[in-house]
Amino acid sequence: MKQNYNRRLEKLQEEHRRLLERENFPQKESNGIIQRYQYPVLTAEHTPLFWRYDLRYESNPHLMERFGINAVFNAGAIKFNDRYCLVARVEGADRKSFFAIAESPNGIDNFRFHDYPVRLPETAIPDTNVYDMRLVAHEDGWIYGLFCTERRDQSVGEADQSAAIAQCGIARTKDLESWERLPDLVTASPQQRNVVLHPEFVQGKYAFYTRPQDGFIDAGSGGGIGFGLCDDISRAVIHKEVIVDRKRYHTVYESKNGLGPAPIKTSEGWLHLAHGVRNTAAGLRYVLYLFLTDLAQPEKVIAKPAGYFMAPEGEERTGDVSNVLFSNGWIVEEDGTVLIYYAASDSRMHVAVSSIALLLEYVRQTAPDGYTSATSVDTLCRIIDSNLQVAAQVG
Ligand code: M1P
Repeated sequence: MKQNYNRRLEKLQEEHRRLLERENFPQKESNGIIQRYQYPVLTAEHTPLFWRYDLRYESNPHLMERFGINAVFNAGAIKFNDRYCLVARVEGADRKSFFAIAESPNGIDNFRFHDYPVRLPETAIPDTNVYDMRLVAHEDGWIYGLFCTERRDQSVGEADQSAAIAQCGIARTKDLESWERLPDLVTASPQQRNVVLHPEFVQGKYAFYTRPQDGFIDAGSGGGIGFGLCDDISRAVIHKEVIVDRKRYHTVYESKNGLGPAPIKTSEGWLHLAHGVRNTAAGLRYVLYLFLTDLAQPEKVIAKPAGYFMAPEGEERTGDVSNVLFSNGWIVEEDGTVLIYYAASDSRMHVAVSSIALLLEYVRQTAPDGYTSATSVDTLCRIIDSNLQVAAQVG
């Protein structure tokens, strides 16, 4: 018996070591804007064996899993002490999510989880589930983690055990080890998800991107990505939300949208990565899109290409919630390289690499949505005209 146990343990350890040390390579094809990498950077299998197994032979002679991990996805990202850190949403087999930090020396491979998950302090009303942390190094000196805190909707009868209320939880840290929990964000909306802190003060206040929504899934009258200011983040209340980027008929964000990571400051404006959702016969489809806002007025959109920037491809299409790309973390290097961390189908984390210059060119040079088939054909014809003129000159 002990021999079998040892053999199996060795095999598990060897496979885990190989997974963690596996080199990641750029995929062969690129669209000129981003370079996807071949392997996911974090999966459920990346979590330490000592999370999942009781490794004492005496209490677990069959080497059974004692704590199943279902998925690792929707990670916030930050470069901290020269290490690429992801605060991943780790979801157990029991459906509860929690946060855990994994770090890598290069941001592309060799991600390893810290020994323990984040011990997130609670407010007076305990969270049932927490997920999707956006990390922001704010100019006030703190690193903030804004996340969704979900609790059962107590206003419905016992018969309904699915109704939930999502709100924005706020925690802050200086070292990614110990976290201070602040009161949840208060807004007029009955539900909030995908709330992001702007990294700088705006008009001397803390600025939040929000996503007001009527229901847990449906944004309803919540018109899109919102924006609001608040004086005191230790009791964050937003009295007035304006809509920065609204959902719109027959676009990739017609059902709802939400900001991804905190925007990147560039010479031309704040660069935003967001997700857009539309309904299809196969269910909701989540894609990523980019837009640029004014440096002085980050709530004012100044450029926005039509359609999606990234959509699920190949294996990314399938998972726990299929047909979903979701990103809430990116890291900018000093040379302008941008590492975009994105989750595929609520199951695993990937990385794609680009640069500020390429992303700005994409945002500036891709035509905006004209919102009708005819305007799309006009855009296409302009490209064809120009290319055929070039071809004629060459020919
Ligand atoms: O399942 C897809 C995503 O659904 C939610 O995003 P949104 O609030 O925009 O609909 C979130 O639960 C997110 O975690 C999840 O990836």
